[in-house]
Amino acid sequence: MTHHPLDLPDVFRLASGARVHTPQDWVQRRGELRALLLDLVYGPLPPAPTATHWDFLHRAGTRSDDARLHGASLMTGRIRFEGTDAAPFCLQIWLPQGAGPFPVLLTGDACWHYATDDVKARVLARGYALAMFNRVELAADPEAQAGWQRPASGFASHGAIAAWAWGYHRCVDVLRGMEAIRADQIAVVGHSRGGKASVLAGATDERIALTSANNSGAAGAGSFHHLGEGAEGLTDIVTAFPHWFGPRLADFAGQEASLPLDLHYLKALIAPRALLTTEALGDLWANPHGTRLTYEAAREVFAWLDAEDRIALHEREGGHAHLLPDWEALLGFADRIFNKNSQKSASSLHSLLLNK
Ligand code: GTR
Repeated sequence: MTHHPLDLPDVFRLASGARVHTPQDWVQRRGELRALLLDLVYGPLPPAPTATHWDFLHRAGTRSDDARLHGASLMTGRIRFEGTDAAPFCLQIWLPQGAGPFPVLLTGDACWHYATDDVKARVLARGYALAMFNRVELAADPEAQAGWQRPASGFASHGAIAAWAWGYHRCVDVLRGMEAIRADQIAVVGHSRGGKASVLAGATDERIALTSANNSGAAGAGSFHHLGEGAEGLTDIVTAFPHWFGPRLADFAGQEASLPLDLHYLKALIAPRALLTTEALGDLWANPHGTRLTYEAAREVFAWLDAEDRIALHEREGGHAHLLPDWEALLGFADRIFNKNSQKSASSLHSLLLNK
């Protein structure tokens, strides 16, 4: 089965029917893409707080007999807010030896075990900090079950993916204020449902210089309109995980063809900042076929913004997992983006568009 990216909804077509021609048109189209995705798929992001605070709690060295993590340190702190009743949550930051400031990989997947000591050691050895929070502190993620109801607390009125993306944003609030961290070199990453959250976070926050997701599939880097063999579709996901989404996605169950967007819209919002998705060709449920199509369609936007070298797709053999080679691919991409384009990476979408 082959599909040309042009089978996908036209990312360059404004709601008015006109085509995007100028940078100003694209600024308008970006607003439309964001509104469509939040309205129809994820539901709104929780409102930003008026202030975000980091309460430092502890700094620990690593065991001197652990050669791999030698010289690294682990900071623990709590993030709390003003202007919202959102509950505080913890952020842990592994820092490499030395003074920094360091680029940082931020993940919300502390509820999982993919950032093993091997992964941490590799990230730190490459000169990156690793920041981790536990996204399920922001929105619970119980096992899917028939008749499941959203809990009546926390971000219960928001979809979980939007709440998790909000968590990434709050970590960015505090990372940007840290002397040990390069505020202009913040990368986000997550796996699977955590990757759906990291892509949404990157798509909705220009402070994030590099967005990445691993095996994120449906509602992440995949496609709703083009499913490869064995791939998870819109009806599957919204039936099994209604709490991940806003209230409107379920209207498209069984009516997929009428959904007026696909996930290249999400990817396009990241341009001209950097985007890498890492995929597993044996992870059919995460739809590597559709992922490639939305990658190709999004690449047209990156090319139009003179940033074709800032989008990449990494495919490996094997199945669903966030493995050391996936992290290695991210580190290689980040090295290229942060070193080669250090001047460009500091520029916002708007200044880049204005210079065009
Ligand atoms: C699956 C779900 C996928 C993916 C995965 C995971 O059950 O259908 O969309 O999110 O869970 O998060 O590992």
